[in-house]
Amino acid sequence: MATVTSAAVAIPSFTGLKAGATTAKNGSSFKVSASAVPKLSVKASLKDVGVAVAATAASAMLASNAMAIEVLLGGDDGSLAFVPNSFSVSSGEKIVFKNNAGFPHNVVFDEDEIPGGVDASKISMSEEDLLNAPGETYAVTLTEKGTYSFYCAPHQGAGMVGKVTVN
Ligand SMILES: [Cu+2]
Repeated sequence: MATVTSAAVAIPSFTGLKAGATTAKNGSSFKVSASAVPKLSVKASLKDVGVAVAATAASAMLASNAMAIEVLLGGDDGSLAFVPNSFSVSSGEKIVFKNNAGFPHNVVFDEDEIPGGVDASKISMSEEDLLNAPGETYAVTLTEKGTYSFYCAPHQGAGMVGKVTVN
């Protein structure tokens, strides 16, 4: 009696377990083989893209933080201005002036408004030298700490002047 009872109890519960396990197994193994594989590859490619984007962003951040600042020559609204027209950089950080709108422009440092001992002609473009093409750049690296004023020779009268503080 005891054996029968335990057998009778064991059989349905075993069957139930087995059935449930089988269903679950089939269900999950089906999902793994049928939909998780494409999902996995999608995930992998998304992950790759994510990593690539993160790496690009990180290097761009590194580049802009440690290496260079970009100043637009001419505002997007057509204004004759340096954008930004007042900013700070670290000593040795590259400043890239980039032709944006309203060119020709140039970048001339005011010899009377730069730190003593700095030769304005060595950090300036020539007054006659102009950036004519869109995207054209002039890069300068300032190492002497202090405040420097600069202007665009063709547009100085229109207020195209700027100031940079080197820290
Ligand atoms: Cu200009």
